[in-house]
Amino acid sequence: GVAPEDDSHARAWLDAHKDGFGHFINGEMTRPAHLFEVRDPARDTVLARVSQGQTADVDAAVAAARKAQPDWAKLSGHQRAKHLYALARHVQQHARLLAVLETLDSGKPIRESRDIDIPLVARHFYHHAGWAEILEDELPGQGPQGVCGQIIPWNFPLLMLAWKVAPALAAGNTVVLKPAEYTPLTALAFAEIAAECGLPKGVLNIVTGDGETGGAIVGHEGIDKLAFTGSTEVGRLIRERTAGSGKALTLELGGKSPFIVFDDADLDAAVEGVVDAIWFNQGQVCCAGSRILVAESVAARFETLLRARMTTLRTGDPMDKSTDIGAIVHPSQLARIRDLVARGAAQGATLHQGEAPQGCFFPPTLATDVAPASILSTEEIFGPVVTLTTFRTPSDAVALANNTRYGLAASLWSENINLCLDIGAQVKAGIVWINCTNIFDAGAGFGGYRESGFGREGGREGMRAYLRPSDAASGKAKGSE
Ligand code: TXE
Repeated sequence: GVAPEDDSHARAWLDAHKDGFGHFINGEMTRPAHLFEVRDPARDTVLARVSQGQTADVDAAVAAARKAQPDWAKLSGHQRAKHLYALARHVQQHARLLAVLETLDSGKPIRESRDIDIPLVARHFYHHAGWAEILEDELPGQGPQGVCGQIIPWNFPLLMLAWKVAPALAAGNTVVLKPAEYTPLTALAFAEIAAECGLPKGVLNIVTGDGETGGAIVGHEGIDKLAFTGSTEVGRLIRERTAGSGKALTLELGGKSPFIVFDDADLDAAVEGVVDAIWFNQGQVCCAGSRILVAESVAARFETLLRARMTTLRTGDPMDKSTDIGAIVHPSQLARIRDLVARGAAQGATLHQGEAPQGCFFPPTLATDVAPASILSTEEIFGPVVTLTTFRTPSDAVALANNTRYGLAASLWSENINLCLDIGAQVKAGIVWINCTNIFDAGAGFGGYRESGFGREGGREGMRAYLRPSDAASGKAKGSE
């Protein structure tokens, strides 16, 4: 039966902001201006109106961040940790509001926002509070980069904010962040949480808007470090635009990650793995296991089990607690998925699809008869669509796995740990999961090779990206004289 989550809390919050949202600059919300609509993709309704950030807004946000940075960096690690612990606790206190807002705004199932996204956000702030405490001992001779410009996508709106903001603040940087135009609401709620926690003014600034606003951040002279998560196309553009600028840069881009099932794998577990790999968040996951490579000898059995499991997946209202697959974030993404799948079918792919309601939804889809060079095997679809290809030997599996311009993640399924360790070392991927997939830990570095970008987020490597050798260790970053 239908088990809708109570959304009255989030509706009341949205109602309180019905005149529109401004930006969060220097600890305060600005007056709403140049408003655009933010929609609920599942219901096709307007949720809120949000400001399109202008150059002047980005200038004001960068100026506030510059002004706040020296004092923030001068705090002891312990004092910064106290602020990060407070942010984590307040996220937990507002978890219900944040989870419902995230689901209304992005279309992801409430079960995922409630049990995965928001708990991981809190966990990320707790973890990085710990880093602030031990930074001087663990990474001596390092200081903050200064002011960080951070541009994030719509697939994990608040979690991507946490991935970027928590390490930046722990290291003594200040931030100007732009959420994606489709999903800015939890970032705006987080701004209110930051104010409520007493985070010093200017330490965190949030400017909403589209790629034009993002471009103003990328080109701003007052930014010392840029971190971007999004499409490979925009990542390339940002790299070109910042070449020679002296700005530090990390990019987390697309993927076409292999999901390799060896002949001795626990096939039932591997089938559940596929559900996590490609039907989590409608497949709108940069590290989604979107290419199943399965040993020929077990392929028929595996495909039968997988197709049986697909019939039990429920696609529909993301606010229903029993929904497995929610709405696609935006009609433009739905159109992109449909187009790629149609082109794949025209190239000879056989499609096995579950059901989906009318509207901004796409059914779980398995594509067989896909050649390695076909569009479904090579393009990042960013939807609930997975290909299945067979291999004969482990070295064939490695060759197929590496036959991509990306290199973000890989998932290996076998009862033979030596085989997994051996193959894991040969697969070109920033993250290799063994008998699991889509596991995100604040303590482990996440990032890719090749066209998946560079730099790591999370863990020690993630901290290093927000630090630089010592001249700034005293808090005297560029431009603060
Ligand atoms: O991404 P964009 P889009 C992939 C995925 C998806 C495709 C298109 O394949 O189908 O990208 O998605 C900001 N300067 N991923 O078009 O445009 C933008 O406002 C500065 C993978 O939505 O890259 C948003 O905040 N910023 C991915 C952010 O970049 C600019 C997650 C991402 O949007 C800009 C999302 C510019 N010129 C999509 N143009 C992942 N790696 O997880 C746009 N932006």
